[in-house]
Amino acid sequence: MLNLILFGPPGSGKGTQSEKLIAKYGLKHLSTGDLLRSQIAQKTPLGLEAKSLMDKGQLVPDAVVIGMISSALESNPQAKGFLFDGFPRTPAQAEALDKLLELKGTSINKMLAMEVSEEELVNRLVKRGQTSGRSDDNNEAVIRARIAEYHDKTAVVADYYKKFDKVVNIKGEGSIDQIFNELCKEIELAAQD
Ligand code: B4P
Repeated sequence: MLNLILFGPPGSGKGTQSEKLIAKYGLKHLSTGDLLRSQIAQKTPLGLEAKSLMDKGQLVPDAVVIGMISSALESNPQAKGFLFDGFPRTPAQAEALDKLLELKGTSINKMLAMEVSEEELVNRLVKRGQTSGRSDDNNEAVIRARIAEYHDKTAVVADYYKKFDKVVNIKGEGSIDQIFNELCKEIELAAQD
């Protein structure tokens, strides 16, 4: 199995690159942001709780996202591998993911960490906010709060995987195709390990 984490701050290109990567490698895409937005669209109690936090730029509680990932893993027993996008976002989520994968007899092969400057992140998200209808994108203060939340709680997740020598940094600025090619090179190396 090939299991990858696409990592980076909000707006670094995780969702954008995920779409291209799953098409090329046939991996199952698990995006906690997409799973949460689907709960919001269905107006479930979980969705309502998540929306109030996401609209402030805050992370949703670990137990909620870990539960979602656990059921997604269970409901995809035939997957040849998973691409985790926007998950794990805290060390507790990373530890939970390791345990869930261990139960399936597998593990993370690589974390691909995309690096983008803060001003570029803000520009991209403000621009997306003009068309996406995403309430967390249409206010610059919320965008900056999401980036701060990333530095406070999420950036350390890379240290967790560095201990196991699983992190590769990728420059996340440039054309979408250029970045995609860099990611593919690293994935092909990971698949040979
Ligand atoms: P996510 O849905 O994960 O969204 P994101 O991190 O904000 O954006 P992403 O990184 O996927 O966007 P992309 O760069 O593709 O999270 C939303 C919220 O959900 C979080 O704030 C949190 O509240 C909650 N949440 C999700 N997962 C959670 C978890 N595990 N734990 C707790 N809470 C969780 O795209 C950005 C824009 O840039 C696009 O418009 C794109 O077109 C553009 N772009 C991409 N690549 C570009 C390039 N190379 N050049 C120019 N523009 C580019």
